[in-house]
Amino acid sequence: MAETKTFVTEEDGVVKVRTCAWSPPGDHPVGCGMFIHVKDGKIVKVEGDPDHPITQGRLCPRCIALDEVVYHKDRLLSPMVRKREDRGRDTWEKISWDEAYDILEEKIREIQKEYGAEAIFTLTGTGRESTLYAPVYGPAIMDTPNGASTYAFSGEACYGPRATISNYLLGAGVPEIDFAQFFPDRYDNPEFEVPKYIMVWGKDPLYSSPDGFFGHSIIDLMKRGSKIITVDPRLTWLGAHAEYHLQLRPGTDAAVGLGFLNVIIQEDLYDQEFVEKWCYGFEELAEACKPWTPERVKEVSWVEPDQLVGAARAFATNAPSTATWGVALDQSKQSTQGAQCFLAICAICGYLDVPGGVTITNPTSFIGQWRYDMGDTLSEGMDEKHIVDPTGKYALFNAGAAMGGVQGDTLLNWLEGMYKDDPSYYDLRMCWIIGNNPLACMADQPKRWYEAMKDLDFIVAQDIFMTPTIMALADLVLPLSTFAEHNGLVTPNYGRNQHFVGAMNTAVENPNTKSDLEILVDMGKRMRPELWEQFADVDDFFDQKLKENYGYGLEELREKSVIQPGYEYRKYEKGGFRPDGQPGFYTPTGLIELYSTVLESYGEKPVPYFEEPEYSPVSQAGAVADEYPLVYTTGGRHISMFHSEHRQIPSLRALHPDPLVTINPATAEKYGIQQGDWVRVTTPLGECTQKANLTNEVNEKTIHLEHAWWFPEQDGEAPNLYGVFDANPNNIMPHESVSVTGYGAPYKNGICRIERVSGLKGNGGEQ
Ligand SMILES: Nc1nc2c(c(=O)[nH]1)N[C@H]1C(S)=C(S)[C@@H](COP(=O)(O)OP(=O)(O)OC[C@H]3O[C@@H](n4cnc5c(=O)[nH]c(N)nc54)[C@H](O)[C@@H]3O)O[C@H]1N2
Ligand SMILES: Nc1nc2c(c(=O)[nH]1)N[C@H]1C(S)=C(S)[C@@H](COP(=O)(O)OP(=O)(O)OC[C@H]3O[C@@H](n4cnc5c(=O)[nH]c(N)nc54)[C@H](O)[C@@H]3O)O[C@H]1N2
Ligand code: SF4
Ligand SMILES: [Mo]
Repeated sequence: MAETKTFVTEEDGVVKVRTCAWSPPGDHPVGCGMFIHVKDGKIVKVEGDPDHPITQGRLCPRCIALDEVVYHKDRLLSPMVRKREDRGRDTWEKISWDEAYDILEEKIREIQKEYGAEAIFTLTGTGRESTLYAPVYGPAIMDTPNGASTYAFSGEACYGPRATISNYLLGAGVPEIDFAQFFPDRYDNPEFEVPKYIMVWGKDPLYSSPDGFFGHSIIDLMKRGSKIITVDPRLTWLGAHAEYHLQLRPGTDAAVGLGFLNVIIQEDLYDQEFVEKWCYGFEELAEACKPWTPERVKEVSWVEPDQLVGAARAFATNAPSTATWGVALDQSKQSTQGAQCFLAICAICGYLDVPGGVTITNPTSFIGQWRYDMGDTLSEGMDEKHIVDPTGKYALFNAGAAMGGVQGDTLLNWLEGMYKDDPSYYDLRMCWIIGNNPLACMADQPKRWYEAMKDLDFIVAQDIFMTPTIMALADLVLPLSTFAEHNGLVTPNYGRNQHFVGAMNTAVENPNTKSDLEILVDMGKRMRPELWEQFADVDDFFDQKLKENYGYGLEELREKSVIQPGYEYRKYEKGGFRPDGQPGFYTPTGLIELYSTVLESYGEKPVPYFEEPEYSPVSQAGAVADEYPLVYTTGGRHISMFHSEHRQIPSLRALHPDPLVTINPATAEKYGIQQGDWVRVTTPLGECTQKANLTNEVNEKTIHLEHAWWFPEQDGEAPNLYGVFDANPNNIMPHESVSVTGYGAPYKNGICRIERVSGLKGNGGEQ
């Protein structure tokens, strides 16, 4: 019925389908608007949608290369199976979907019967479309308590820490810059104000557009007068355009945060009325900050006092200003303390929930709601079998704070048999991988994860390409459709700060592939029809849930493409945050908790403090620090790749052919390293090799490594596995160097040494 739909138009034999992007191929729920041009059933061009209220026509190279992904020769286009003893060998056999579903159903039932459903766990990845639905696979298909949002991720080092601290300190979803994103008329909306300063802390949004924030919005605001403060060990593009650049030693965010707060408090620059009325524990916070003079901050973090003091004064005295925090705040053992400082700065300056400040909302995710609508889908007694550390560690994480799941470090310990003698222990037997490539990307100490997962009886995964993890470990693989090939929804910030719902519309058919949600509904009907028969198909599922939660259906959304909910400022004055409708915040004290009663009740200090990372020049002072004289950070995003994806896409790989280690030219000279040399980076825990990129972006004491590299052009079979362990910086970082809450791990800080080598192992280079 193309001609009856406004989102499908045709001109000169080319059909243009209006849609909002998500995944696969991978991305966060940004939902950028685009027109997919289709000729004779094939994508011929992708073009930005100028009428999309947020993205207004702009697209990154990854979306522009969509046709190269969809029609790539290595796309998985059929379910495939291989013998368990053939793991690591390319002996895949193509089978039909029915056969694949039969195998999967049989395996799940066999394991449920023989060992109990708890012997099955799922692994999921970052915010792909699957992330919305993956939490349901475990409990509502397989009746296992080890299946809701479990990551092979030390310290759940992405989003979980920030979401959790937002829950506990603010009683709200995740904060974001006010870029007029809730209003259809955007920057022209009379209620909106342009922020005077934007503080960008541990985030590089122009390249990452994370979670629902569109990076170019910062450029929009800069054009309208906003000035920039960056807190980053690298001089990013934004840093180079900033008034203040706080170039910190990786992993010292809490020290910088305490110093920043101290300037604001000592100089009385905070919003006293807001603090008195709406904040709890200001005196204790002030006391904790007092020792953090600019000189002490410099000693610990290397940040220049004039930059710290200047930035704190500028931020606090220019209302409204705003701030955004990135994954760097999750990727240190001190994620909680860094995040506490960040939220306290926004709060005491009076910038939360005001025009041009920081937006916060109640979580509104319909899918989240839907999980509760379904009721508790686990059978009786199953909850108690949820894997937790038997020594009682990570109680806050295990309370299911924001994300749920099995704590990642606990899971590896469990798989490795560390808790074998505890009465709560049982063997895990099966894993379902949904949107995750842990050996390349998420897992700390990936070789340990590889060895630990090898013992499982059965592993199934769904993806659009073969990955090192699937080649190494899976027995069954299900081919996914891309977002150009299925209907779906985009919900920014996974519902925690949702400024629109966007429609994802099928542009081309690929009948032998399925979306995550199709697989979920199909398998749900097979395994637990009592929960799933209520949905005729995927479209019916979306339609029912949209109507229940937002009052409009799928067709209306598809016609409009994007629906924004509007925004009410200062909801705390009007009861907008609390279920009882009273003014204030949904926290134990009803106020913003600068002193966190929740952290205190879980054995963490209630106010922020600084502690050295486990591997730092200070904590390892002496022989170890002498042997590893440099500090590293990792994982700054680049625009042509999303984590471990896109390495096989010709135009994108051409933009970024090799894994690059960024080194200051003076440091490189000291070690006899030249631009383009291969460099081995070694820590007390392991090594990896990347190509030298010499620039002043980093100071002489710091290097930056890229993450998630594997080489689809190399031998995929074990032991090489597409070279997944060669350039991988996760080899060099510790396992279980996390906080008492169970959140935060040092993916972005450690100490190392560097040396020139002649090449990468898998390329035949001698090391
Ligand atoms: N193109 C692309 N986009 C992506 C992704 C991708 O792989 N590719 N990944 C997605 C995912 S899952 C996420 S979580 C987001 C992340 O998006 P961002 O939060 O923007 O994360 P990064 O790009 O890692 O940038 C973090 C910044 O922190 C800096 N940094 C490093 N160490 C420290 C430190 O110790 N303290 C501070 N303050 N800063 C530090 C880095 O130099 C970098 O500039 O991006 C998402 N978007
Ligand atoms: N050293 C270091 N390591 C890091 C980071 C860092 O900064 N430094 N960042 C970390 C962060 S923040 C994160 S979130 C993790 C990310 O880690 P992961 O989420 O594991 O990312 P990928 O390795 O890209 O794996 C995702 C897989 O899912 C597939 N996929 C894409 N879209 C979909 C979809 O819609 N459905 C399904 N089922 N599959 C899909 C992709 O093809 C890919 O194979 O990496 C972490 N690893
Ligand atoms: S952020 Fe870039 S790659 Fe991601 S959906 Fe938007 S345009 Fe596409
Ligand atoms: Mo992430």
